[in-house]
Amino acid sequence: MSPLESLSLLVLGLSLGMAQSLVSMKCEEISKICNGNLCCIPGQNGLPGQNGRDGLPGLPGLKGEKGESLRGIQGPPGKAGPQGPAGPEGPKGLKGDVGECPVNQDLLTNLQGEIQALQSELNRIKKFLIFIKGKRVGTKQYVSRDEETTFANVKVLCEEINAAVALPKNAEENRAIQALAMKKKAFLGMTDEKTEGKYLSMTGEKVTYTNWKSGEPNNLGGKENCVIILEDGEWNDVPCSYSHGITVCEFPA
Ligand SMILES: [Ca+2]
Ligand SMILES: [Ca+2]
Repeated sequence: MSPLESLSLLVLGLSLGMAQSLVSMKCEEISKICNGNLCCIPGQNGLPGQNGRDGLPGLPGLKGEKGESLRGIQGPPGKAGPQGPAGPEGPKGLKGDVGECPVNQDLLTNLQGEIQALQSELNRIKKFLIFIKGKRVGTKQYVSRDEETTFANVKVLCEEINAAVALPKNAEENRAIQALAMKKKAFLGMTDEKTEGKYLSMTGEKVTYTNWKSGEPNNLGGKENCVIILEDGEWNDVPCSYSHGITVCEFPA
Protein backbone atom coordinates (compact mmCIF):
# COMPACT_ATOMS: atom_id res chain seq x y z
CA MET A 1 0.00 0.00 0.00
CA SER A 2 1.29 3.41 -0.93
CA PRO A 3 1.63 6.20 1.65
CA LEU A 4 -1.17 8.05 -0.05
CA GLU A 5 -3.43 5.07 0.19
CA SER A 6 -2.54 4.67 3.90
CA LEU A 7 -3.26 8.32 4.61
CA SER A 8 -6.65 8.04 2.86
CA LEU A 9 -7.54 4.96 4.92
CA LEU A 10 -6.59 6.83 8.11
CA VAL A 11 -8.75 9.81 7.24
CA LEU A 12 -11.67 7.52 6.34
CA GLY A 13 -11.36 5.65 9.62
CA LEU A 14 -11.31 8.86 11.65
CA SER A 15 -14.36 10.15 9.81
CA LEU A 16 -16.32 6.95 10.45
CA GLY A 17 -15.42 7.00 14.18
CA MET A 18 -16.56 10.58 14.60
CA ALA A 19 -19.80 9.89 12.76
CA GLN A 20 -20.53 6.91 15.00
CA SER A 21 -19.87 8.95 18.16
CA LEU A 22 -22.18 11.68 16.97
CA VAL A 23 -24.93 9.22 16.11
CA SER A 24 -24.46 7.41 19.48
CA MET A 25 -24.73 10.68 21.50
CA LYS A 26 -27.90 11.85 19.75
CA CYS A 27 -29.59 8.49 20.21
CA GLU A 28 -28.91 8.59 24.00
CA GLU A 29 -30.44 12.05 24.28
CA ILE A 30 -33.32 11.07 22.04
CA SER A 31 -33.85 7.89 24.00
CA LYS A 32 -34.56 10.06 27.08
CA ILE A 33 -37.26 12.02 25.18
CA CYS A 34 -38.82 9.00 23.47
CA ASN A 35 -38.88 6.81 26.52
CA GLY A 36 -36.17 4.37 25.34
CA ASN A 37 -37.24 4.02 21.67
CA LEU A 38 -34.30 4.60 19.38
CA CYS A 39 -34.51 6.55 16.13
CA CYS A 40 -37.79 8.42 17.37
CA ILE A 41 -37.26 12.02 16.23
CA PRO A 42 -39.89 14.58 17.46
CA GLY A 43 -41.30 17.08 14.99
CA GLN A 44 -41.29 20.89 15.44
CA ASN A 45 -44.19 22.80 16.85
CA GLY A 46 -46.39 24.47 14.25
CA LEU A 47 -47.24 28.19 14.08
CA PRO A 48 -49.98 29.46 16.40
CA GLY A 49 -53.44 29.92 14.78
CA GLN A 50 -55.24 33.29 14.38
CA ASN A 51 -58.29 34.31 16.35
CA GLY A 52 -61.44 34.35 14.29
CA ARG A 53 -63.63 37.52 14.08
CA ASP A 54 -66.61 36.93 11.82
CA GLY A 55 -69.65 34.86 13.07
CA LEU A 56 -69.16 35.55 16.77
CA PRO A 57 -72.50 36.31 18.71
CA GLY A 58 -73.12 39.95 19.79
CA LEU A 59 -73.36 41.07 23.39
CA PRO A 60 -76.99 41.39 24.98
CA GLY A 61 -78.54 44.89 25.15
CA LEU A 62 -79.17 46.82 28.38
CA LYS A 63 -82.51 46.44 30.31
CA GLY A 64 -85.12 49.10 29.46
CA GLU A 65 -86.66 51.59 31.90
CA LYS A 66 -89.86 50.59 33.78
CA GLY A 67 -93.04 51.77 31.99
CA GLU A 68 -95.85 53.72 33.57
CA SER A 69 -99.69 53.20 33.23
CA LEU A 70 -102.91 54.77 34.73
CA ARG A 71 -105.19 52.67 37.12
CA GLY A 72 -108.76 52.12 35.80
CA ILE A 73 -112.10 52.54 37.71
CA GLN A 74 -113.17 49.48 39.81
CA GLY A 75 -115.81 47.39 38.01
CA PRO A 76 -119.07 45.89 39.46
CA PRO A 77 -118.81 42.71 41.65
CA GLY A 78 -118.89 39.42 39.81
CA LYS A 79 -121.64 36.75 40.08
CA ALA A 80 -121.70 34.52 43.16
CA GLY A 81 -119.82 31.28 42.69
CA PRO A 82 -121.43 27.82 43.01
CA GLN A 83 -122.18 26.63 46.55
CA GLY A 84 -119.41 24.49 47.99
CA PRO A 85 -119.90 21.06 49.60
CA ALA A 86 -121.37 20.95 53.14
CA GLY A 87 -118.75 21.08 55.84
CA PRO A 88 -118.54 18.72 58.85
CA GLU A 89 -121.13 19.07 61.64
CA GLY A 90 -120.14 21.63 64.26
CA PRO A 91 -120.03 21.00 68.02
CA LYS A 92 -123.28 20.87 70.01
CA GLY A 93 -124.47 24.26 71.16
CA LEU A 94 -125.19 25.27 74.74
CA LYS A 95 -128.52 24.38 76.31
CA GLY A 96 -131.08 27.11 75.84
CA ASP A 97 -133.02 28.83 78.57
CA VAL A 98 -136.23 27.32 79.81
CA GLY A 99 -139.09 28.58 77.69
CA GLU A 100 -142.26 30.06 79.04
CA CYS A 101 -145.54 28.32 78.34
CA PRO A 102 -148.40 30.74 78.14
CA VAL A 103 -151.18 29.75 80.52
CA ASN A 104 -154.80 30.47 79.85
CA GLN A 105 -155.79 31.49 83.35
CA ASP A 106 -159.54 31.26 82.66
CA LEU A 107 -159.20 27.71 81.31
CA LEU A 108 -157.08 26.68 84.30
CA THR A 109 -159.65 28.10 86.73
CA ASN A 110 -162.48 26.23 84.99
CA LEU A 111 -160.56 22.93 85.08
CA GLN A 112 -159.80 23.32 88.78
CA GLY A 113 -163.49 23.93 89.43
CA GLU A 114 -164.52 20.83 87.47
CA ILE A 115 -161.99 18.67 89.33
CA GLN A 116 -163.32 19.85 92.68
CA ALA A 117 -166.88 19.11 91.55
CA LEU A 118 -165.94 15.58 90.44
CA GLN A 119 -164.11 14.95 93.71
CA SER A 120 -167.20 16.01 95.66
CA GLU A 121 -169.43 13.73 93.56
CA LEU A 122 -167.03 10.80 94.09
CA ASN A 123 -167.07 11.32 97.85
CA ARG A 124 -170.86 11.44 97.81
CA ILE A 125 -171.05 8.13 95.89
CA LYS A 126 -168.60 6.48 98.31
CA LYS A 127 -170.73 7.53 101.24
CA PHE A 128 -173.85 6.28 99.47
CA LEU A 129 -172.26 2.87 98.87
CA ILE A 130 -171.22 2.64 102.49
CA PHE A 131 -174.70 3.74 103.56
CA ILE A 132 -176.45 0.96 101.64
CA LYS A 133 -173.89 -1.87 101.79
CA GLY A 134 -170.49 -0.74 102.93
CA LYS A 135 -168.28 -0.26 105.94
CA ARG A 136 -165.46 2.09 106.82
CA VAL A 137 -162.56 0.91 108.97
CA GLY A 138 -159.57 3.15 109.59
CA THR A 139 -158.23 4.29 106.24
CA LYS A 140 -160.23 1.77 104.23
CA GLN A 141 -163.76 1.63 102.85
CA TYR A 142 -165.36 -1.71 101.96
CA VAL A 143 -168.29 -2.44 99.69
CA SER A 144 -169.78 -5.81 98.84
CA ARG A 145 -171.95 -7.58 96.33
CA ASP A 146 -173.61 -10.74 97.59
CA GLU A 147 -173.75 -12.56 94.24
CA GLU A 148 -171.70 -15.78 94.48
CA THR A 149 -169.07 -16.17 91.74
CA THR A 150 -165.44 -17.18 90.98
CA PHE A 151 -162.26 -15.38 92.00
CA ALA A 152 -161.66 -14.21 88.41
CA ASN A 153 -165.05 -12.46 88.34
CA VAL A 154 -164.48 -10.93 91.78
CA LYS A 155 -161.28 -9.31 90.51
CA VAL A 156 -163.08 -7.87 87.49
CA LEU A 157 -165.96 -6.48 89.60
CA CYS A 158 -163.54 -4.67 91.93
CA GLU A 159 -161.44 -3.32 89.06
CA GLU A 160 -164.57 -1.89 87.45
CA ILE A 161 -165.04 0.45 90.41
CA ASN A 162 -161.29 1.18 90.62
CA ALA A 163 -160.96 -0.85 93.82
CA ALA A 164 -159.06 -3.96 94.95
CA VAL A 165 -160.26 -7.31 96.27
CA ALA A 166 -160.53 -6.94 100.07
CA LEU A 167 -157.44 -8.08 102.00
CA PRO A 168 -157.48 -7.53 105.80
CA LYS A 169 -154.25 -6.29 107.40
CA ASN A 170 -155.50 -6.75 110.96
CA ALA A 171 -158.31 -8.30 113.01
CA GLU A 172 -160.51 -5.19 112.83
CA GLU A 173 -160.47 -5.17 109.03
CA ASN A 174 -161.06 -8.93 109.05
CA ARG A 175 -164.20 -8.42 111.15
CA ALA A 176 -165.45 -5.68 108.79
CA ILE A 177 -165.13 -8.00 105.80
CA GLN A 178 -166.78 -10.84 107.72
CA ALA A 179 -169.70 -8.56 108.54
CA LEU A 180 -170.17 -7.45 104.93
CA ALA A 181 -170.18 -11.09 103.77
CA MET A 182 -173.41 -11.53 105.83
CA LYS A 183 -172.98 -15.15 106.75
CA LYS A 184 -171.57 -16.05 103.37
CA LYS A 185 -168.08 -16.84 102.10
CA ALA A 186 -166.06 -14.08 100.40
CA PHE A 187 -162.84 -14.18 98.39
CA LEU A 188 -159.78 -12.38 99.76
CA GLY A 189 -157.26 -10.58 97.56
CA MET A 190 -154.33 -13.02 97.66
CA THR A 191 -153.06 -16.25 96.04
CA ASP A 192 -150.13 -18.66 96.18
CA GLU A 193 -150.25 -19.38 92.44
CA LYS A 194 -146.60 -18.42 91.88
CA THR A 195 -145.07 -20.33 94.80
CA GLU A 196 -147.04 -22.94 96.71
CA GLY A 197 -147.63 -21.88 100.33
CA LYS A 198 -146.29 -18.36 99.75
CA TYR A 199 -149.28 -16.00 99.61
CA LEU A 200 -148.94 -12.66 97.90
CA SER A 201 -151.39 -9.78 97.41
CA MET A 202 -152.61 -8.80 93.94
CA THR A 203 -149.78 -6.24 93.81
CA GLY A 204 -147.14 -8.82 94.81
CA GLU A 205 -146.80 -7.87 98.49
CA LYS A 206 -146.18 -10.56 101.10
CA VAL A 207 -149.20 -11.26 103.30
CA THR A 208 -148.36 -10.49 106.95
CA TYR A 209 -151.71 -10.88 108.75
CA THR A 210 -153.46 -14.30 108.56
CA ASN A 211 -156.44 -15.93 110.25
CA TRP A 212 -156.32 -19.51 108.97
CA LYS A 213 -158.82 -22.12 110.12
CA SER A 214 -157.15 -24.99 111.93
CA GLY A 215 -155.60 -27.40 109.40
CA GLU A 216 -155.60 -24.77 106.64
CA PRO A 217 -154.14 -23.96 104.20
CA ASN A 218 -153.95 -27.61 103.12
CA ASN A 219 -153.78 -27.11 99.31
CA LEU A 220 -156.26 -29.98 98.95
CA GLY A 221 -155.74 -31.90 95.72
CA GLY A 222 -152.80 -29.61 94.92
CA LYS A 223 -155.20 -27.07 93.41
CA GLU A 224 -156.13 -24.71 96.26
CA ASN A 225 -154.41 -21.39 95.49
CA CYS A 226 -157.17 -18.88 96.36
CA VAL A 227 -158.53 -17.94 99.81
CA ILE A 228 -162.00 -17.32 101.21
CA ILE A 229 -163.07 -15.90 104.53
CA LEU A 230 -165.59 -18.27 106.13
CA GLU A 231 -168.79 -17.34 107.94
CA ASP A 232 -166.94 -17.29 111.26
CA GLY A 233 -164.14 -15.05 109.97
CA GLU A 234 -161.48 -17.78 109.60
CA TRP A 235 -159.73 -18.50 106.34
CA ASN A 236 -159.53 -21.52 104.04
CA ASP A 237 -157.63 -22.07 100.81
CA VAL A 238 -159.86 -23.21 97.93
CA PRO A 239 -159.51 -23.64 94.16
CA CYS A 240 -159.72 -20.32 92.34
CA SER A 241 -162.51 -21.86 90.26
CA TYR A 242 -164.62 -22.14 93.42
CA SER A 243 -167.84 -20.35 92.50
CA HIS A 244 -169.46 -19.72 95.88
CA GLY A 245 -167.63 -16.62 97.01
CA ILE A 246 -169.16 -13.17 97.13
CA THR A 247 -167.41 -9.94 96.22
CA VAL A 248 -165.96 -7.58 98.82
CA CYS A 249 -163.85 -4.70 97.47
CA GLU A 250 -161.72 -2.13 99.32
CA PHE A 251 -160.45 1.36 98.43
CA PRO A 252 -158.87 4.21 100.37
CA ALA A 253 -161.27 6.16 102.56
CA1 LIG B 1 -152.00 -23.57 97.25
CA1 LIG C 1 -158.07 -25.77 101.96
